[in-house]
Amino acid sequence: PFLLTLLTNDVFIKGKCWTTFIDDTPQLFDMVRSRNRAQRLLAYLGDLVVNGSQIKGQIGLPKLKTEPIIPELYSNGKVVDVTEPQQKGWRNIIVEQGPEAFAKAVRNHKGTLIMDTTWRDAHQSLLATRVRTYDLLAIAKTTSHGLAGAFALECWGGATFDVAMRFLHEDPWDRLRQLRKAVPNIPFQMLLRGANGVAYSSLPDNAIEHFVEQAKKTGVDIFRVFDALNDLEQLKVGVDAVKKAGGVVEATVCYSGDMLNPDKKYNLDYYLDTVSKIVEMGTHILGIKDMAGTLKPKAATLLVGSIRAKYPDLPIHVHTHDSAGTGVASMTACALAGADAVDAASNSMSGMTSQPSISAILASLEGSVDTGLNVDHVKQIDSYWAQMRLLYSCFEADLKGPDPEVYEHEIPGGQLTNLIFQAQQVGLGAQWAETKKAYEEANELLGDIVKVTPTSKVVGDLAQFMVSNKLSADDVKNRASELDFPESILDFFQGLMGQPYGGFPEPLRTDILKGKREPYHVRPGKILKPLDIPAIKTDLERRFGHITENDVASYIMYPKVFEDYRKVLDKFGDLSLVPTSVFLAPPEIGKSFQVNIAKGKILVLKVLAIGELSQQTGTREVYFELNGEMRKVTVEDKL
Ligand code: 3PY
Ligand code: ZN
Repeated sequence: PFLLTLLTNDVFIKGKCWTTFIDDTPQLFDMVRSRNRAQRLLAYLGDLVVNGSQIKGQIGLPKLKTEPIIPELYSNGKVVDVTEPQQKGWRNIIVEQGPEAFAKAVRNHKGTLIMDTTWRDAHQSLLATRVRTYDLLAIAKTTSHGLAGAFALECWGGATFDVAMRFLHEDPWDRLRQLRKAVPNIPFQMLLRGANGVAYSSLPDNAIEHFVEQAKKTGVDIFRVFDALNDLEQLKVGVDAVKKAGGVVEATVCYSGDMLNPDKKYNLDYYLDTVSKIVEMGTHILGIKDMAGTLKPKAATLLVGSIRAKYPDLPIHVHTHDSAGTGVASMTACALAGADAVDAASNSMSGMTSQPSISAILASLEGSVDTGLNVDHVKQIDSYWAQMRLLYSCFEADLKGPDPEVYEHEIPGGQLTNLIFQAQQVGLGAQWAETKKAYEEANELLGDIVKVTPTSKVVGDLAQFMVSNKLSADDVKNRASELDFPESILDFFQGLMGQPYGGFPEPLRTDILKGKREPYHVRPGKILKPLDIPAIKTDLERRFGHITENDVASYIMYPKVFEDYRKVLDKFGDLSLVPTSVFLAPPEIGKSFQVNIAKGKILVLKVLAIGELSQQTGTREVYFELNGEMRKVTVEDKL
C-alpha cells in the first residue's frame, strides 16, 4: 500500500526531486519487491506446513527427497559442454527456410525421425500432467544437445495448458518461452484440438486464430491439429489458423478401433478417404494419431504403406500409446512402411499408457532404419527422467502392465490412467471392470464415435453416469428425455464438438436435447459470435492490472481457471521457481533449504516452529528463519 500511495501521488509523479529520488535509489524498490515476494513464498510454505500439499491428485509424498542430478552427456569419452544450448538441429530449416522446406527435408531424409513426447504426452499419460516447468527447464539445455537430431520435442498443448494454471499454479506461456530459450535447435510441437483449441468444446474461430498466433510467436513450430470426431470442417479451423500464423501444419487423422476387423466402423477406405480430404485441405505433414494404442503392427503396415503409395511426397508422422504393449512393434512397422517420424518417450517415462520407449525403438530399428539420434545420449538423458518418475511418484496411477482389453474399450492413454486412478480412489477394484464395460456400452450408445479429447470425456462421463446411477444401455435409451445428463453429453449431442461420422444416433439425440438445447446442424464456429478480443483485454486490465496478449488467450480458453490462477499468484507469488521437492512436500522443522526466488536472489529458509491452533480464528502462526532473520506467517488451518 505504501508503494501504491507513493506511485500514484501527484507530487511524486510530477515532482523533480522525487524522480531524482527514484533514479538514485532503485534498490529501495527492489527491496520492497523482493520482501513481498519472500512474504508470499512464506505464505505458500506456511500453508504447506500446516495443511499439507493442496495440489489436486497428490497422494503421499515424492519418493525422491533430494534435488535430481543433471546427467552429463558424453561424446567420444569426453563430457559435452552444455553451458550454452546446441544451435544445430531440424529447427534451423524451419527458421531459415519455412514450413514447406522443412516438410520437404523431412520427407527427403532417409530414415525415420523420432519425436520425443516426454515433455507433454508422456507425463500427461503417466503422471496426471503434473510435471512442472522447473523440472523441464533443468534438463532443457542438456536435451538440446543430446536430442539434437530429433524431429521435435512435444512440449505444449493438450492437457498441459490448463493443468499448468489449474493445478500447478504456473503460466503455460512462460513455460513455452523459457523452454524455447533453452532449446533453439529442436522443433517444438504442440497438440491443438482443432476448433476446440486446447479447451473441451468449440470456440469462435477468431479465438482459435488468436491463440495459435500467440503460440507461434511464443515458440511453437509444429502444430499437430486434430479433431476428436475427424470432422474435417472442425479440423480446418485449426489448420487455417496455423497456416495464417506461419506454423508447420500437421493435420491429423485419428485412428479408432481396428481397421482389419470387418465388424468395425472405421476401415481402410474410411482412413484413405479422410486422408485425401486432409491433403486437399493442404498440410505440410500428415499426422496419424493412435490415441488409444489400438493400431496393431499389421494394420500399421497397411495404413502407412497405402498412404505412402498414394502420396509419395507427403511426410507421415505417427503417434501411438503403448497401452496394449505393442507400441514398439507398431512404430517399427510404421517406420518400415515409410513413416517419416514416429513418437516415443524417454525410457523411464515410456510404456503402458504412455508412448513406447525411444531406446526400444532405436534397438528395434538398428541396422535397418536411421533415426538420427545418439543411442548413448538418449540413455544418459533418461537417467534424469528415472529420478523425475520418483519425484512425481505421488501422481502415479501405479499401472503394473499392459492392458490388452484396450482393443475392446478403446480408452485413450491419458484417460485410461485417469479412470484407473479414479477407480482406485474409491477403493473398488470391481468398479474398474464395471467402468470399462460401461465405457464400451456408452461408446455404442453414442454411435461408436472417434474417442479422444474432448469426445473421450463424453464417453467417460456417460460411462460413469451409467455406473453411478446403475443404468443399463436400454435404460439410457428409454429414459433419455427425463435423465439429467452431464453437460459434456449435452454439448456433444448439441453439436458443439462437431458432427460424428455417420451422424448422431436418433432418437437418442432428440430425446436428450428435448427442452434443453437446440441442435446445431452446421459447425459451431458458424453460429458462435466472434469475440471482441481488444474489449476482453481492456476488461482484464481493469480487473487484474498488467495483462499480456498471452493472458488474454489463456482467459479465452479457460476464463475461470485463469481467474483462479491470478488469485493464487496474488496470494503466493510466482511459485515456478520453487523446487518440486519443496513445492510438493512440507519442509521439515529445523532443516534448512533454499529457493532461488529470482535471478541471483537465493533465499535460505528454515521452519522454526508451528504455533498452537487459535480457537477464535482457526489459524496458526508458522515461524521461519529467512536469510538469518525471523519471520512469521499466519495460516488458516484447514484440517
Ligand atoms: C489431448 O487432447 O490432450 C490428448 O492428449 C489427446 O490424445
Ligand atoms: Zn497421445
